[in-house]
Amino acid sequence: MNIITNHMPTDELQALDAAHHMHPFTANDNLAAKGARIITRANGITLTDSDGKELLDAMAGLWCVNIGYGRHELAEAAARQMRELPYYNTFFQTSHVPAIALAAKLAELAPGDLNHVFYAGSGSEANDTNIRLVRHYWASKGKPDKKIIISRKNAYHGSTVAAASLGGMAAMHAQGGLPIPDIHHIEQPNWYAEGGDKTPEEFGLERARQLEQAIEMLGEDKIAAFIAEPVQGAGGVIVPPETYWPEIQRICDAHEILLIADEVICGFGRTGNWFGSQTYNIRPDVMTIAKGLSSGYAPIGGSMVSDEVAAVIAGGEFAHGYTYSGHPVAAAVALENLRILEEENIVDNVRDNIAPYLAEKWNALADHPFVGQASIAGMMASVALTPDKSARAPFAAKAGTIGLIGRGKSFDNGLVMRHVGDRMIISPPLVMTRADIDTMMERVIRTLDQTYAAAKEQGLLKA
Ligand code: PXG
Repeated sequence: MNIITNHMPTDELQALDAAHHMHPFTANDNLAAKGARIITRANGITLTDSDGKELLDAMAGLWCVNIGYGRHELAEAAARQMRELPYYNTFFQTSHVPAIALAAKLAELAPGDLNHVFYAGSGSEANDTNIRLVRHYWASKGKPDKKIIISRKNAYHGSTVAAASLGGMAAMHAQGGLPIPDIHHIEQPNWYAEGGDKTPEEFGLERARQLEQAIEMLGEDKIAAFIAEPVQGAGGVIVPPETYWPEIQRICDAHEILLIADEVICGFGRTGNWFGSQTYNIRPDVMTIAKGLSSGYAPIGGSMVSDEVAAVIAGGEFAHGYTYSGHPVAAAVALENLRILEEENIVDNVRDNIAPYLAEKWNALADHPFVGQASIAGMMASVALTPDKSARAPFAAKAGTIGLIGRGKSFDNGLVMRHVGDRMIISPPLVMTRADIDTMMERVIRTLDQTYAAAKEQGLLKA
């Protein structure tokens, strides 16, 4: 067998990659010609690619490396656990110490009475669990018709058949015959793109009330749950108007439906509290977790469940589970990650120091001639690019054309920043210092300036 190492020339690695590796969410048609960017190592907030170029990772991987790269304690925890007990399952009335210890820790950290966890390997799996769990919950209470789950357009809840159905991504639904039945989508609280002449406050209320209208239309006796991300992440870091969540909570309280908060991105400090539900004052019955749970060092996710829901499920057997539910190595890594987040006061530091510092700089981007809106929630932020600020106008060019230019410029400037359509987004590691933020913002501003100039030059500054 050939030994493939970091020391192979980039073009050889790229050729093998193109020949054998099918990538998720990648424009495959030009990948083979261009070659993938190959990341070989990382430390702190910095990635190094196969050509030795360093990049400031303002996306924390895929919104997950909350404690930053290179924390040897997590490697030690994994190695220790692999030596002691690399695998055992949690099916058929068995358990093991990492699964128990992590469950107890999560119960302590999670808000309210979300004291129980059902483990999964990822956020998608956890949302699959949630669909089965809430339907089984209602069936166990003698209400098998309460099956519909209400979600939102432009939501992201994962990529499995069920999670992609829950999500509201049109491009995903267009492939593979989605969504599955009994998922209903209402509109998103995206004031910038859809709010028209309304104030953000009016618009937030209007969009929240669509939930109540959907409940009235479909019938409360048919609806199991409403699911939403506290702040839409993959949808473009859409921070909802302040009126939105209080009204959603009121509606959920007034009707017999469960509230599922998808905290896969917002959880574990991202919004400046342990969970986005705390930042937005929501009381979910179920919470999806993944990503920051292990800071991405091991694949693990789960569903946090309230005392009441757990008690009903515990009344019998829930015919559901994954080989890797509560995987001992992943659980040990997650536990070590939570220890670091807690003992190093990373979440408090985000809330009291780093996120306010970033917010001051990020909000100032709204003055840039190319920026229609700057939004931020803790350590996730976006800017909407526009050819006409006052009208919040989209570009005449196909959505994402200018965003893609921005992404390219950003890489050239040593910065990993993503685009969603023509929004530029960041979700950096939570361990950034103020000096790191200064460096990042300098590159962000340079990228915006260059993207603006390129759009002008290519005649793309048209509404
Ligand atoms: N819920 C939310 C809110 C997510 O953001 C998932 C569920 C699914 O998690 P898994 O672990 O199955 O991927 C996610 C994942 C992007 C991007 O480019 C976002 C995600 C994943 C991959 C890419 O914005 N979010």
